[in-house]
Amino acid sequence: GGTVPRVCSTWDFGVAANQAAWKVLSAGGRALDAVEQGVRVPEADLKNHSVGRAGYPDRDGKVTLDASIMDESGNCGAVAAIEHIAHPISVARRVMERTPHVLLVGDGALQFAMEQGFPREELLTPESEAAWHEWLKSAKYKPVANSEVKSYNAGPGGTPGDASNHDTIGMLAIDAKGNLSGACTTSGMAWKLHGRVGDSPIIGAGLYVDNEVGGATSTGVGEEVIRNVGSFLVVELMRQGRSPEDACREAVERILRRKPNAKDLQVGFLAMDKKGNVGAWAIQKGFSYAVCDAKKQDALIPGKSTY
Ligand code: SD4
Repeated sequence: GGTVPRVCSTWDFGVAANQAAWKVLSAGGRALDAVEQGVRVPEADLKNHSVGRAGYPDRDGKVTLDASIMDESGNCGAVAAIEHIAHPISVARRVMERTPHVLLVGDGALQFAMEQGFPREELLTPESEAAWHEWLKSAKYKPVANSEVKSYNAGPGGTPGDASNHDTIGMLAIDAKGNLSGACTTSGMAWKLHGRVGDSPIIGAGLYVDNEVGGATSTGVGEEVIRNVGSFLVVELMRQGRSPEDACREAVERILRRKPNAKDLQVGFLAMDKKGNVGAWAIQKGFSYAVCDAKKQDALIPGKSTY
């Protein structure tokens, strides 16, 4: 049942991210601070090739990051295709709090980040660069988003169901006051076209929070999530009385109705309602999510799936 405070996030790396968020929540802190602190963990993690530092680059060898954040009052901020900044989630928060805008992209986002004092750094690690060179050998020079599942952000030899293949982190938290916030951050699809933006920085697609209803976030092939305004859809379904899991399942099925032959595509949704109930659903097996509250700090739950 619902427990407050509580935090949940996507994939197995969500366990460590949740623990950072839990430090904030268990001290009586705000959900917004919790989700920012939480997703900064995988952003900084050099072993992780799908978020922040050490993310796999695009087709041209450039690491470009997407992130968004949303608070309990409906305030939101995002950056898309930002380079050289390890913590795009914190830049997204600055966009929300210190500008009249919602979304900054590319060079403008980098310029803003540097004005705000964020360090400019090289995000491409030797390991990620080597993986890119490996990909270049057989590169078909087309984005992988609509391609077969094996190439789905997995890097050389990886598959989306592979537990070692981390992905976008989406995190939702409810604090002791019952306020909800969410954050989402990613390096996007590996080997994407330069300039490609996924669902993660698009409010309503990769992330949506309505403090009266609940929040939702997504992972997987962002193009499909954008087409269906996925996270907004999940929240609207919860508003109509669906449970978090049921709402996520319906949003997945909405994608599959448009793409009945999309069994090879992965999209997963994670949702939390106003009471702290958590649910998730994915197209493919292999999706997992982590939940953390006063009772359990390290729960990793296999996501249910249509296939
Ligand atoms: C995106 N949903 O950019 C995000 C992350 C991703 O494989 O691609 N993960 O589409």
